[in-house]
Amino acid sequence: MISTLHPTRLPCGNRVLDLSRTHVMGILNITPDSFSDGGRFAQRDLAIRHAVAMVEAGATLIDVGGESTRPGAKVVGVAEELDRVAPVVDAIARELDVIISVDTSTPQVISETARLGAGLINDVRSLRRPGALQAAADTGLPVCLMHMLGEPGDMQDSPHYDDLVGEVSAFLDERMQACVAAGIPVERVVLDPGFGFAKTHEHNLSLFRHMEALHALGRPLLVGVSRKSMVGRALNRTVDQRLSGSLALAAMAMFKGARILRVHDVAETVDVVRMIAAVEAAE
Ligand code: 8Y4
Repeated sequence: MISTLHPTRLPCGNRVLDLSRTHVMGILNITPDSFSDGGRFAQRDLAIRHAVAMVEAGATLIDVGGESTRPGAKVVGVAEELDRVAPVVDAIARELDVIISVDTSTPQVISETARLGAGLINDVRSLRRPGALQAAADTGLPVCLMHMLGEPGDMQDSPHYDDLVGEVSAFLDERMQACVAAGIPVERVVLDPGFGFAKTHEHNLSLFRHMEALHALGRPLLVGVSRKSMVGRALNRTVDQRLSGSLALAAMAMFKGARILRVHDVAETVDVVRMIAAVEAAE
């Protein structure tokens, strides 16, 4: 296993994430199209139950998102995003022993969810929206910066890179420096290669293969590949047939030193992580 040099404790609000091991982050989408009809309260209830199940299955973080990043998805207004995410963050913070990650780019959502007990800001736009850097800095929480060119809606399907790993690394370094300039200590930064964001299939595979290079930036890595198209394309599988491929990538990401795995299938991924850890702990 690749050992990384970065420190082993990440303070996340009222909890601490032990970065000497690999953690599973369960995905919790609160978008109207994610759940069948039944109204706002039924959806909230379902979301909270899903969070409970993921924590029982071994997730140490839950990533709560209220805005779809799928190309062509409807733009969600601030009030609507807050209305989806805030009650769920509030309930999880009160009821569960887990670090709440908030998948948002919206300054008001960053501030309000931090107040309600969020422990990590996960922004696929790397705090590039006006006011997002300041809002994140004011929370005192760690942030996950992810590589993406453009916006989820308009990110090209065939972007060009002369030096993929170098350009991803330079982007993350620039965003990390922007954080530091805004008052977010570098010790609070987590980095993410951004699989599936403005990358072709070949880019995704190549970046995954060479992700160790990002350890040179000195910060823990979060990897999100669960059920993504790089699995679907490599194996010719629909979204609901991508578990085995996703678990193969989870195991590989762990070997490559990733410390947080963002996944849909928590129980299965936790088994992968625990199995590898059991072997790695042997004489
Ligand atoms: C099937 C399953 C098809 C999932 C597409 C998807 C990441 C992320 C997303 C990531 C971080 C997604 C919010 C896209 N991906 N945050 N968020 N890293 N940090 N697509 O890779 O899961 S949403």
